[in-house]
Amino acid sequence: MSYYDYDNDPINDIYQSNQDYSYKMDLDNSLPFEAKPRLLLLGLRRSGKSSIERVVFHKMSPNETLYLESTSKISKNDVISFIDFQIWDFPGQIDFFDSSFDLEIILERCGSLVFVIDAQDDYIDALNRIVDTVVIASKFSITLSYEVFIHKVDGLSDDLKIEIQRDIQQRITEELMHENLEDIHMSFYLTSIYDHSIYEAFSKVIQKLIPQLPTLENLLNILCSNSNIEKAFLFDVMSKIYIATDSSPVDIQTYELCSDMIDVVIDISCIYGPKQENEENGGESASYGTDTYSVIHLANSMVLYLREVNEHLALVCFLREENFEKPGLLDYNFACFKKAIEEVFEVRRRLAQGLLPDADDISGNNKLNENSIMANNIETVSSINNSDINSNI
Ligand SMILES: Nc1nc2c(ncn2[C@@H]2O[C@H](COP(=O)(O)OP(=O)(O)OP(=O)(O)O)[C@@H](O)[C@H]2O)c(=O)[nH]1
Ligand SMILES: [Mg+2]
Repeated sequence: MSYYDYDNDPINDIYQSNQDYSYKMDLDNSLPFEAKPRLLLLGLRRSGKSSIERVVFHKMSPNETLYLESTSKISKNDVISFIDFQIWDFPGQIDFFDSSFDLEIILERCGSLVFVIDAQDDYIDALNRIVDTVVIASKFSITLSYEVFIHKVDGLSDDLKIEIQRDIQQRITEELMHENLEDIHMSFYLTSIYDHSIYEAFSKVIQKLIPQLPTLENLLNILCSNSNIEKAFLFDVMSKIYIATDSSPVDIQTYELCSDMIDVVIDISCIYGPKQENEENGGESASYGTDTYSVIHLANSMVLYLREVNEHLALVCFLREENFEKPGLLDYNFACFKKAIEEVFEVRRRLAQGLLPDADDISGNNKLNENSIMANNIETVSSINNSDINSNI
């Protein structure tokens, strides 16, 4: 595995590595800082890049972003979760094509270019910059995904949002055709830090960087169909980004409910959870830990079910009350699901340590057959449990 030579990078002096590593959790398991996939946040000044990074990954409240200073150096932020990656927040005034930038090095390990456009401002200059950047970047990398956040849409009416998105999409597509780049696929999202849209958009961007996504979706589909779950999300708890969901369509209200449940569970367990008697957190309660589990019955006969999968991930399910009458089935299937996810992590850990597996192993798919056998009724669960007990005897 070759690593990016950070110390010898000619533009090292304009990098500003974010020293607040509050988001770091599992260092032993992580990739070296220089080797992680990158996501670049690009866009004109004041378009909202730093605000997005702060709100999603540092829990800054949206109102506080009003006091953010303009970024003067590239800020590199390390995110450690189910996948490790870096977010590079570029200053708006920086010229990406300046000869002092070694684009080959910057783009070498880059997974996504995220362009942030201020939808409340005149965006023609921003579109020109995007097209110029894509023209250059496409020469260096063919695997990059190009994402456009049409940002700050909180102040706009629904009709105007759609109109702006259509206009931006059309202008960019025409310009790319003009440059003979019609094969480049760009995804467009309407975003705001004042609602869930930024988390939803980031979820979709991050999902493209996860090679195990089909495996995770597959597991969630099996879990949903065997346990009569309407919708299931696998959330990264710290950022509330969902890294996978089952293949039924995402209804934004269900997503918001499931995402809000994470906040509720963390807030309640901060107040009432068991105290951790160590110096690190001054005896504060562990807000999210092993075996975190919560069920919320809603007034409309629906149930929200949250379970901790590991230190980074939580499963949040949305199901009908009548399908929750036998929670043992869900508990059993969750145990199978959790074991299967551990197998996916095992593959990732081996990759991080440079113990490269077979090509088939990378998705973790061929390890999961055993653990993804879930039960579809409670009788099967008890017969499996009985046979386990018999075989143990
Ligand atoms: N209404 C609204 N304002 C936002 C949103 N996101 C960011 N802002 C505001 O936009 C302003 C600029 O945000 P920054 O995050 O500093 O912008 P930037 O792109 O990092 O700017 P540079 O560092 O100068 O390149 C701040 O006052 C934010 O509060 C949003 O979703 N809606
Ligand atoms: Mg900034």
